[in-house]
Amino acid sequence: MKSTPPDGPRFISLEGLDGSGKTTQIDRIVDFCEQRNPRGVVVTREPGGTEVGERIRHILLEHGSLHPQTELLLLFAARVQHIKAVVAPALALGKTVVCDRYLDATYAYQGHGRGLGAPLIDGLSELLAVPPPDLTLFFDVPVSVALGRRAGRSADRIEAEGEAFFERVREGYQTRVRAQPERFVVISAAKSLAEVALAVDAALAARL
Ligand code: Z5A
Repeated sequence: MKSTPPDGPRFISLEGLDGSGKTTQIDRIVDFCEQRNPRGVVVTREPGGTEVGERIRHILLEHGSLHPQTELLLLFAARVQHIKAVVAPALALGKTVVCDRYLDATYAYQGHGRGLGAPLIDGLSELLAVPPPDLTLFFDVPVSVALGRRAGRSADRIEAEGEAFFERVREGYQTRVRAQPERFVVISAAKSLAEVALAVDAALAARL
């Protein structure tokens, strides 16, 4: 397991169910990181973050049939490009990287949600030398809250899954938190926007 760099966590991922509110908080997180790191902050996302990654994102989210293993390999294809072209160069320049979803999403959605299991994801991560984040903010909400926030929005291929799928995804995230508690901060994201913002501030102040 990677240890936190001496200048504090610089590779930060945001995770949670769709509708958990992580993207709503991202500007606040970036502002905070900018104050702490004069070398700058790169904001990015997965799947995506590069031209080819955004094209793969489109394939992943558009409707149609994809075998779960195909879905997994497309996510890793986008991830490798993202790490090589965006994440690793930014970290090498001393910047902070804030990534809206990363590797834990794969364990939660593909490992638990699709039932592919963790060993396959462990193996691909090791084979492809996928670096773990230094710090992960997990925006935890009950599935009913996440689905309620999304109501009325058109659903992409993954969002169109049923409640049981998202319950497995949430369990998948919680399993990751239990396995690596030192890397995660769990934010109770069912609270009001103001309360979630305060919890984010407290988490960042304690860790950065
Ligand atoms: N995916 C995967 O399967 N495997 C992987 O390895 C990776 C990803 C990396 C795209 O992710 C999909 O990729 C995702 C998992 C899969 N699919 N699903 N489901 P994404 O992160 O790009 O897409 P998203 O999850 O759909 O992001 P989002 O739409 O930006 O959702 P969010 O960031 O969790 O929530 P939000 O946009 O900040 O908030 C949602 C709504 O709630 C919005 O109207 C807010 O105003 C409202 N909100 C936010 N916070 C609150 C509070 N506290 N109270 C009340 N209302 C709130």
